[in-house]
Amino acid sequence: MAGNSFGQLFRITTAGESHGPGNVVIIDGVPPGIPLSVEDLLIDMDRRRPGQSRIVTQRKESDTPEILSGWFEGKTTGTSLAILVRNEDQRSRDYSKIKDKYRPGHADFSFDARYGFRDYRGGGRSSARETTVRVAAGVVAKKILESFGARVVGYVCQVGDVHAQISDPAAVTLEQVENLPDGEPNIVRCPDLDAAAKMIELIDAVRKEQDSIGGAAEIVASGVPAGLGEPVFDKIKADLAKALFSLPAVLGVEYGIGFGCATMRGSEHNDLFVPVEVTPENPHGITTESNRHGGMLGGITTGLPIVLRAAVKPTSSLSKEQKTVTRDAEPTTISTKGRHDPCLLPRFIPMAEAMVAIVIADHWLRWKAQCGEN
Ligand code: EPS
Repeated sequence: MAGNSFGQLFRITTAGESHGPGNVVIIDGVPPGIPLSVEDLLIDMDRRRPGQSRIVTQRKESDTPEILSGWFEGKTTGTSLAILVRNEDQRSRDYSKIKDKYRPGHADFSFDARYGFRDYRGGGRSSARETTVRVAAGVVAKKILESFGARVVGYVCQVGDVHAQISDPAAVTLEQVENLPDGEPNIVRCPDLDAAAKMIELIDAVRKEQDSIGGAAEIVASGVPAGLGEPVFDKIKADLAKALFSLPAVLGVEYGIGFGCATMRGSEHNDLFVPVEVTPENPHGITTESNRHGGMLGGITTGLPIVLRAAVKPTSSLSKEQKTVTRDAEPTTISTKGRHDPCLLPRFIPMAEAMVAIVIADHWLRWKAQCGEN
């Protein structure tokens, strides 16, 4: 009822706010015996952490996870796995002055309409800060994926009007997303380096203008076997869409050819089946010549890479003054202090990868539970 849980067999439940004591996730359904360390969690949590570069929020959080239960001698026990991340650098005075004003683009007004009472500090429960622990859960999900040879890699494919040219999404590596050829960090997480430089220039420019900019991310899951998903309400594409739309600031999700299908004829759109060599990865010996279907047909995976895109809105919090109203509907103006990302995309990547991995882990466990090894 309260919408704090997601998934069926691999099920996460989160609690926490941006300026409260911290955020916590309870993960149920984790298979026992999976090796897990705080260092493993930090690999992705450090990619999401605020303060990681000059083009993200300068709030300073160490985001050190504490594993509270479901873990013994460096392995998961199979009981509920709880992970806590404390908030360390809240600056709530930034928000006390604007507590009665509705920030444009934020959830303040709709949240008040829903609950009538709101933690106004930062984004409260609607904050991207809550995604700290989702990313931790995503690390556990990625370990389940690794056990059957699947991986999830995301990257920034658009910032404003700068588009990346990526010829083969499934060939992009984590290394290309995270690092430049000279080993320096790829702070915008775009593997097309010419586009990456232009994206950084644009983000710097909007930041100087006290503004923000939107963009899009592409997330690719490869090595996922054919057969995951359900044919009706729990189509894997439906669960992936819910997973991505549950992240803050997502305004659109598409997969494969996406909205491009609207102008196509069936004969252009259909991906044609062809035989291939039978391998452990492709036991059916069947593939398609192209992947406009984005790795899912009828809500069930085909064994082709799952390719998804999410459009992410420009950060709503602006220090630039904007028109708004108070709780009593009095016209006023607002300028949001706090420390905000001029573009959400670089830190969105690990969040989106985590949610995609969580959905695939859940559907893999569901498939195995019903069909066993057949
Ligand atoms: C957030 C506001 C900013 C962001 C924060 C989410 O923080 P504050 O204004 O409290 O300094 O930096 O994001 C994070 C700290 C994070 O870890 O993602 C908000 O209003 O939701």
